[in-house]
Amino acid sequence: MATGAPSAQRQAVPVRHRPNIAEMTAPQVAELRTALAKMLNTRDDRGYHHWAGIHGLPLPMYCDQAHGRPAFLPWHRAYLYRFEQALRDTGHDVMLPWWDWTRDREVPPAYAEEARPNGSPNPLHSVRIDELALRQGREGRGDERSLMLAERPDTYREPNLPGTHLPTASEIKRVIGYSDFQRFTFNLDDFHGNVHIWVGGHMTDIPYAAYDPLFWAHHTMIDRIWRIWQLKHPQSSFPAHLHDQVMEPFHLTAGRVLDPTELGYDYSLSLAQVRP
Ligand SMILES: [Cu+2]
Repeated sequence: MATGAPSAQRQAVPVRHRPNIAEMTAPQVAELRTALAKMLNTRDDRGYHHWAGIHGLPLPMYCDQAHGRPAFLPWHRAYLYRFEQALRDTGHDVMLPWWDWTRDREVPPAYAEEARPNGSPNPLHSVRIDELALRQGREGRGDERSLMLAERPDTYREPNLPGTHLPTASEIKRVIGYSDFQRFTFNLDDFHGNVHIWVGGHMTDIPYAAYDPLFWAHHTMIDRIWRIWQLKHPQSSFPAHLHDQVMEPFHLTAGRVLDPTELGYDYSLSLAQVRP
C-alpha cells in the first residue's frame, strides 16, 4: 500500500508550504499572532479552545487513540490539518510553522516573548485554558499532573529542567532510518514525548498539552519528520488495518491523510533529507 509518496496524477488542491518558525519574518510572525488571537476569541467550533480541547480536557479525550498507538502519526496529521483550516478561517493567509528542536535548542523567540512589539500580550506565549477543562482537571478527570496544572489557568513552560532531554539531530536521523512504519512510529513517539517533558508546564500533561501554542509547532515538526520518512522509504508499507481506520473526531481515515499534498500542504526539504 502506498505510503504517501507524491503521485503525479493527483493534484487536486493548491499546495502551500508550512514554514520553519526560525525563518519567518517579523511581519509573518505578526500575522500568525493576529490569526491566533482571533481564533482565541472565537468561542464556537472554529475557535482555539474547541481544537485544544479535542486532545485532552474537556472530556472526551480523543488522543487516547493517538499516543503509544500505531495511529499516532495519522491522528495528529488529521488534527493539525483541521486546526490549520480553522486558523486560516480567521481570514489570514498563514500556515502552521514547525519548530526544529534538533537545531534550535530553546523555545523559539516568537513563542517565548511575553508581549508583541506593540505591547499587547503574545498569544503564542501563553493561553488561558478553557473553564470547563480546568474544572474537570480539578475534579480529577485528567491525570495526577492535571490536578496541579489545573491551578494554573494560563499555560506556562519550564524548559530544560535537569533530567529532561531534547532529541538530537543524530537521534532523529537514526529513527528516520527505520524502514518499518511501526518501528519508526513508536521510536518517534518516544522522542516526541521527550520534547513535551523538556518544555515543561502544561506541555507535560496530555489533558492540557494542546492549550500551549507551542504544542502545534512541536507536532508540526513531528509531522514533517514523518513526511521526510515517507519520501525516504517510498516502498515501506502502511499497516492495512490502519488504512481505513477513521481518525476521530476528524472524519478522516488514516489513508486519506497519507499524502500531505492532497491536504494542500507540504514541507520544503533538501534533497539530502529525502534521498532514499
Ligand atoms: Cu504530543
